[in-house]
Amino acid sequence: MNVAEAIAEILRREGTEYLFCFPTTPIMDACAEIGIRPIVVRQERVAGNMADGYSRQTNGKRVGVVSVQQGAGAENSFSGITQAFTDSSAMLVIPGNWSSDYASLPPNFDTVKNFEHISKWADRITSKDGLLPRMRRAYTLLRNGRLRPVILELPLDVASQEISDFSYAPVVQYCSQADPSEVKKAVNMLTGAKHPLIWAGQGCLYAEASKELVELAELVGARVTTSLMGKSAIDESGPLAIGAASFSKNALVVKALAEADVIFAIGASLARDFTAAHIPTDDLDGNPKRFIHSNVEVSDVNLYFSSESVLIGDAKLVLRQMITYIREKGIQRSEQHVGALKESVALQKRAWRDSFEELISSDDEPINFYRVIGDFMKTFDPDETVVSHEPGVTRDVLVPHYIATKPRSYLGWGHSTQLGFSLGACLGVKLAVPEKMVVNFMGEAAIGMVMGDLETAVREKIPIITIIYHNSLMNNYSRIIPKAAKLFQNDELSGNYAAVAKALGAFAERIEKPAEIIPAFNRAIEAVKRGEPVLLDIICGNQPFISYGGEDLQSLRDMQQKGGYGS
Ligand SMILES: Cc1ncc(C[n+]2csc(CCOP(=O)(O)OP(=O)(O)O)c2C)c(N)n1
Ligand SMILES: [Mg+2]
Repeated sequence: MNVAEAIAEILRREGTEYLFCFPTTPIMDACAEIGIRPIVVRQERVAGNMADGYSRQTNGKRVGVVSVQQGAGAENSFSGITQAFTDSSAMLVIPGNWSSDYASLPPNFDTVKNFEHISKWADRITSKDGLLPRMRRAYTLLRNGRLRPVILELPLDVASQEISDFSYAPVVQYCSQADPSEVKKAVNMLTGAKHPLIWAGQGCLYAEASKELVELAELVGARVTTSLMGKSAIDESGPLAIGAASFSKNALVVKALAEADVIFAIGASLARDFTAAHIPTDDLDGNPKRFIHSNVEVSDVNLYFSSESVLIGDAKLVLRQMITYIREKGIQRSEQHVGALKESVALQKRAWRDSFEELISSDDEPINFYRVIGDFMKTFDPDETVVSHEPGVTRDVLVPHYIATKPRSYLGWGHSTQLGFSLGACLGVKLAVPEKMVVNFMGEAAIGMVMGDLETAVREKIPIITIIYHNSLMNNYSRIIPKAAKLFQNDELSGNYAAVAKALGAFAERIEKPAEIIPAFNRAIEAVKRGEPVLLDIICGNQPFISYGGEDLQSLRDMQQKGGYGS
């Protein structure tokens, strides 16, 4: 057995089903030989996106593996790895190299040095004797703490070295609980709060803590919002779930963030970037908001917000500790209190949704994107579907309006918001959950970045549905780059995406009338059942009505008239 074969065997023991790759890679043959299916992409970035989607969908239980060649392949893979790094998704990346002697010498691209800042750990396997400790360390890091990529470069001369004493046991996940005195503090803060709010992040999905999240919310009488990446950690149709707190958001989230005197962030970084909802500093009485922060690692705590109680541990175990403490002390809120809160949430949800009804049922031509989402929710079963978005209108409308019901039924992403991510990510998702309908919504700029990989979906028979929000524009960029847009039309994009998709072998349709949307969705579902990837190119208008501040449609219209958002 040589080093490449030993790695393939370790990957197999760690549960690897697929190798997301582009040749030449040092482990492709060894993987193929033992039944790990190599999936060849058309651009290495997409290999990373596929591994990322696959890892996230399995909550990091099955880690996506990527392999590419040195230089060109590694350089092309950079953005796929950075997206996984910023969004905290695990993947093992095994780039090759011609020779261990020259790997770090110019003019060669030094993958290890260059990838150091976009990984949890980047290293080179320098000899057969260094393999096993590195693989054990790689999987220990990939399964524990904050999940992020690990890079292990494998030079070809090392790949062919013979190993005589091979032994490897898969690495497990080790979960820990929080300091009990912090649990007590956190519970007292929540049960004593006037308007407690739970902010659930992706850590709740990784820890599979959705049940505990609901249980704690019921006990302390808290509304629950999620971060963009935490969307679907709680059933958004549930009575205390108010929707995701992203850049775009609904009125319930804005109200809850304004009212909250105590915010409990669980499995969340509380990172402040432009995709995160703004959290006002004070509560309605003018007192500074108080924070409780729970994360699997200490690195984000006390960063953007200073926290009075810090619970380091696995989200599920920490929530269970809190639930147990509350029950033991009998300090839960009364049923009456929680019932009244649920009633007010239900009323607000209805009012906000009703205010958008006109757009959701719009017969406008070009098609209104809200109509697309409305018809989508009428046609697809949310329990059996996984949905994802792209930067732009697809994200900003889907996040507040699409109601995710099951954990990981929505792939919310985007600390670094790379246009094009959702195609590869959803291909990875589909491989992880082949029984689900997997649908990604993309604008023209997004599909343009990765169009070639529709062919990957066709060739590898990975039937996802890609829906293009085709407004021939980068929505609202006439405001962001007004001079370039006016003088050179730099905000305009063109293309016949259905024609390209058909030419690449996908089932594709162009839709121009609102009445055609649902029949096209049904034909798409049938095509997926036949194993065909689908692209629906839906010709839409520009979308001025995006709820960045949580407003209802009327206030968005007023704002538009005054020259505020959109036009
Ligand atoms: C790789 C990358 N470059 C730039 C951006 C910034 N950006 C976000 S949305 C957007 C325009 C997207 O246009 P389109 O895909 O047509 O979607 P629409 O705005 O029409 O919804 C741009 C340039 C980005 N998110 N990712
Ligand atoms: Mg567009």
